[in-house]
Amino acid sequence: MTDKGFIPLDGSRGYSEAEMRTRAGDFYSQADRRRTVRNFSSRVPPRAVLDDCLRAAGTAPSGANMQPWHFAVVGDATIKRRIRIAAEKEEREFYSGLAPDEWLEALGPLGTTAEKPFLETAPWLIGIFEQSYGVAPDGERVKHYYVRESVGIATGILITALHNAGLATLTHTPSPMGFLNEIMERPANERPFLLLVVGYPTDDATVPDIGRKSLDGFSSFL
Ligand code: IYR
Repeated sequence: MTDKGFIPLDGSRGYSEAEMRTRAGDFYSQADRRRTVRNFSSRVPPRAVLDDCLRAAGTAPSGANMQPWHFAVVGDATIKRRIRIAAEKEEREFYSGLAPDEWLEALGPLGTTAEKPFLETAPWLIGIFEQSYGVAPDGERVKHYYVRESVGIATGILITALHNAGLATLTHTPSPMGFLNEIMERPANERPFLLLVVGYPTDDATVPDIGRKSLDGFSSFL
């Protein structure tokens, strides 16, 4: 992909300082209401909402603008079931031996177990893949840069866009995730980055009573 020349910036500029403060504060309040959810309803949200959230993710900055991501959306019940079976197999190994005690202790407050019913209940599972390299139409390999960083940023935008639209997400990382390539029919140049569970929370959904670090706790100004 060769970008030709330069065009004027069409950014959203020109807010007054008061508007900036309101916008920043409003965005933070909205972001602060996001919680990782594990109780999903099977109700299917409008597909157009998902499409726009994916488009938003696709606006992420990326190394040399290579956009080294692929989002595989699964809504089919049979495929979701296959993913649940494969993921739970790995999670059972993780929870009953593979994971060091320190890790399991850290997960304690989250109440997670190897059981992942939401992988079948939730309307959509999005397999997020990082493309280690690209493949040109003639089959030549195209080098990709800062792949992990780029895909991480795109994923953050996707999670925020879905939350903004009123949907709940769960970032799920069965390890290893190689089975996702086979089930989601992705090529060898792609590696699973994470599995994002998307949908409405159930009316009686609960989340762990855990907090967030304060600004002072995670930032410094020099
Ligand atoms: N992948 C496992 C374990 C797990 C690991 C972390 I780090 C979490 O923040 C949550 C869970 C699972 O999904 O249960």
